[in-house]
Amino acid sequence: MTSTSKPTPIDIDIDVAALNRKYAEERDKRKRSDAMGQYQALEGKFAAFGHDPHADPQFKRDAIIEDIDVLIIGGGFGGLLTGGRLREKGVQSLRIIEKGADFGGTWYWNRYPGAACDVESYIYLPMLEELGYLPSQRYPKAAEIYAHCQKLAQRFELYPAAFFQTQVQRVEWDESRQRWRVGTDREDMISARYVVSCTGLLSTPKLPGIPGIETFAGHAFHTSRWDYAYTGGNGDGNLTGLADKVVGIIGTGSTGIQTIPHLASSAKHLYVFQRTPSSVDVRNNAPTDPEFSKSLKPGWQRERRDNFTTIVGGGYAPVDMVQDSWTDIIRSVVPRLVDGTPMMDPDAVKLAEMTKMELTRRRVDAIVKDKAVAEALKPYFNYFCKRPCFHDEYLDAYNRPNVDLIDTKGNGVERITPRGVVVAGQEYPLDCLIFATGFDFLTDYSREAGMQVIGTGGQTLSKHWEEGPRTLYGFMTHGFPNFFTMSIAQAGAAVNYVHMADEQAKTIVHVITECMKKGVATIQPTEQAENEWVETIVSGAKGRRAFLEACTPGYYNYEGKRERAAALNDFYAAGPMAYVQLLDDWRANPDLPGLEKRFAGTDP
Ligand code: NA7
Repeated sequence: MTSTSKPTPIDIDIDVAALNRKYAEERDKRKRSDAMGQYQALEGKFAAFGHDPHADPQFKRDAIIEDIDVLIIGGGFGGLLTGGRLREKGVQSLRIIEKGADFGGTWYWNRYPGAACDVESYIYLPMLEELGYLPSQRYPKAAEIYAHCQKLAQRFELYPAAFFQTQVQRVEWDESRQRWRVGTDREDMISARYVVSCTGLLSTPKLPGIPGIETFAGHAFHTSRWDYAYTGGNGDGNLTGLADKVVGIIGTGSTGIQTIPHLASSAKHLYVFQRTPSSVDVRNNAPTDPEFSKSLKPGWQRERRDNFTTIVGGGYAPVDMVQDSWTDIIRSVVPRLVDGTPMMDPDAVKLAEMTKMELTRRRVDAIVKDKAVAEALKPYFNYFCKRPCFHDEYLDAYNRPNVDLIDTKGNGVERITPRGVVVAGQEYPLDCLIFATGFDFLTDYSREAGMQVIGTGGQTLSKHWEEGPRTLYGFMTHGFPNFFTMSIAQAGAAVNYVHMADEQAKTIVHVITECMKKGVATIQPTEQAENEWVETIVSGAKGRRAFLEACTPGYYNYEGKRERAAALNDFYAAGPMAYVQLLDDWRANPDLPGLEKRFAGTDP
């Protein structure tokens, strides 16, 4: 044991000072001055990367002109939950516009082999009790989640309200009619009393701006637009089209980790181009135990979901109901949250975190046979700097003779040529190059959503949010009456995103239906309420910001270069369950405090 090392509860020597230095070195290797500017959108010469492989390219319909009560933009879980809850409250005049050819959102687009949810299905898939459905496995594959989206849409009769393969382009407030005028890429002209924008998180794919990327002459696609026509197979793998192909994949985040084992077993040869290794913990997936389903009592899903969000969100719960690798991280690093032991001092938390990460590195050693490859696969950063990954076949893929890890040592791919990928001066010729390079995350709202929103007095949302979002509770903005955004920015942020979406949907639907009941024509936050909430977010997030600034770059910390706009994207610091409570309390007040209402018949 070195002089600076300390024994830990599981008897691992941790040299805190040395590891701190190593974390800092790894972070510095990965820092780039262009930060977020290193990525490029799927536009112009990259527009083909955004092509929808699941939709009928010949699809045509007549443009629609209509007056409706509520327009929902987006048919993922956010739109489904909002639509479903509106239907439950008897709202019939509803339209849902969705870019894809069906409901599903994330699960419509992400159908890559191995795609599965990294949060337990029993708490992730919403409305299981209402639908009388229990998923087949703890961590079901994408296809089952996608099917669940369709079941929700059927159950709430949302299909007749849906326009698919349609993109909203412009949403403009019409002061004279106190309604939104909504235009689409299919020339629709919809007049809506309320607009709810559920365009999703991590839904706009991004490509790395690697020099020469556009010159690659082989086949290339992004994981969220998987080209099964080329690879063969399906979500379970068996990619027969790759049997004679040399394949490269860039990216080893949650997506890369899930799909690499399938590429490894199908491709003639696979090169994995890694910039930062992910932490890859145990998955332990299993079919749903019939005894578990028999044990469930009414209200079980809410209880289990709240319990998970409480623990993983930093609160205290006397029992850990889910007991998986997510809650294990928390149990290991901050045990007080589940067993009630006294608050640990920050040094003890740091030591526990380093121990947990060391165990993750030891897992690599235990699985990967080649020592140099194992070394390159070990993550050195604070556990919460990047989204943790969980997989039981990923690491073993590197034991296959047809798989090579090309570690770029934090630098990323150097160049792409017509033949392949260049790292450290060496070219790797490829037939196929797959980008598992992620999605935009809380950048410019209007750009990500692909639409221009114009509020009162002709002001655009992009202008009003130039410095970052300004909202009350993350979903309403002054100057944009009857307009709601569903997001985690300035709201509760939880590992289980659908939980937060559900709470926001409930609240948005409450506001809309209360207004309908009481004859309120327009509603929006007062300037003061908005300013106060923004201040709550900005001041509350200081601790988190300092933590993220010390992290290795990634989308969590805006690639290590947070500017004011990013700061305004912060979350409610009291935690996701405190946010849920805040919304519950707020809905209980019939005055809807913080909102200014204008009643029908009064002058604009
Ligand atoms: P992520 O988590 O953003 O991962 C993107 C990956 O792409 C990550 O490993 C990046 O390395 C890598 N990347 C990006 N640019 C480059 C270059 N230039 N060279 C090499 N590697 C590069 O996206 P995912 O799709 O995996 O996951 C998205 C979310 O879906 C996830 O968080 C879950 O919530 C579900 P980096 O780590 O930045 O060094």
